Amino acid sequence: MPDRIIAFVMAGGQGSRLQPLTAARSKPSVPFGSRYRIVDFVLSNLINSQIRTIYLLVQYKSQSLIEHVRKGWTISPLIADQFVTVVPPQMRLSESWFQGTADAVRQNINLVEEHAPDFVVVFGADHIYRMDIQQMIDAHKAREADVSIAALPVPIEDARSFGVIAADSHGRIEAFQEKPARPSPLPEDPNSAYASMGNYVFSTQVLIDALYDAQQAGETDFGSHVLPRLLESGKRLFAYDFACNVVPGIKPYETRVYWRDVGNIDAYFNAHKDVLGAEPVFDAFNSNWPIYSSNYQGPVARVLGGQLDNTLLGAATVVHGNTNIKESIIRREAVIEEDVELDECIVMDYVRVCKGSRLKRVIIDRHNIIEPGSIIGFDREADLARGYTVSAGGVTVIPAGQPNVFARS
Ligand code: ADQ
Ligand code: ADP
Repeated sequence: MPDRIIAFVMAGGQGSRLQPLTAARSKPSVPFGSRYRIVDFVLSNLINSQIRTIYLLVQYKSQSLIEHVRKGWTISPLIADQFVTVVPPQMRLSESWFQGTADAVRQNINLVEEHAPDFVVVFGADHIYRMDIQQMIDAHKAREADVSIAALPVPIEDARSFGVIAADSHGRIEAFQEKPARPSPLPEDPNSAYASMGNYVFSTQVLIDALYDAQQAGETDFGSHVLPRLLESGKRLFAYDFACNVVPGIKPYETRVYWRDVGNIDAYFNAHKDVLGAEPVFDAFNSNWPIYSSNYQGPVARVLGGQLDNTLLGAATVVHGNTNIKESIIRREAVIEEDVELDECIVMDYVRVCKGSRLKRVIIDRHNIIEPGSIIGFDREADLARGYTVSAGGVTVIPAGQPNVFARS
């Protein structure tokens, strides 16, 4: 008999460092790349790993995510236990909505009891990566672990925003600190720390007991509370080394161990560089490990002229003549009018960039019209004065307009 596995995908985070892209939607539903949303990566990893009983726990500003799941994530109308379903806070066990990641799972522990799985997979929804989660479950079983935590080295200067692990040579975790002020380096590399990816495999009874204990202690978060407490009580916690994970179909030119936290505007913008080029560091095309998304049914893009270098175009987008577009990602149903120059821009769906505009290092969120002759991304103060956001790295972000502001005729 194959293992019975259910997954909770934690999709309720506020994403405050990604403002204004998260003004009206949660971080997992922020668009990414030519046609995806951030949540598509974890969901594709689960589906491709044959884990198909998936509960998406949502909270803040969830309508956009709900719509995306409705449009794209029907796995099977025929097979009852294969689904992605959205679980909002329902105040089943208390008067409050989810107080943290562990509390979100605890409030839905009835779903674990109903399915009685062998293992419960709890994954974040905020990262760009490919991972065969079945390999992590195999390692969990081989080590007779209670909990496995996916982990990889990160630069020590970034480690304060992660859970930091100390493990022995067999991967057994000896210490875990959530977002430590002074992260301990890896013994073999003082410039790196071993970071939790926020992705966990639990043996079912361990999870049920731990969440009961957390509730008794008034604790709500996996990283801050549940994992340190399990460790203290002598449970078998193991780091699953992401470097061991081998996904089929990875091209020779790709970074084999690719994982990006796109939690702020600069990280988000820079990760888009990784999907560009003749030999992208992260190639969206892999027929052995597809990244799925919503089933948009429009026609392909139309290019009427102009110069396009190293650029991705979404469906039903139109690029007019005499344009000059470099290193940009233009999503679906956009119109780039004549005499427009775009350099390192991310243009989301339903955007019209009118004649004569010049934009450099600009992210235009959905539903916008860029007025004729606009110059954006060249003068920080001018961009701020217009109400745009400018990141520390100098990326200008134009917030989403009202839906239907731009109806293409
Ligand atoms: P963070 O990402 O900072 O650290 P958190 O903000 O709790 O932790 O988010 C984890 C995931 O849960 C995200 O996908 C988020 O969207 C979701 N989430 C947050 N609050 C939620 C709620 N109330 N209901 C439902 N979903 C919620 C975590 C770990 C670290 C690890 C990093 C890796 O705690 O140890 O290093 O992830 O990025
Ligand atoms: P987005 O792509 O911006 O996430 P969608 O077009 O997928 O948004 O919208 C999905 C849902 O999200 C909408 O039906 C609406 O309920 C909600 N939504 C999106 N933008 C806004 C907004 N600016 N104000 C309020 N709700 C919004």
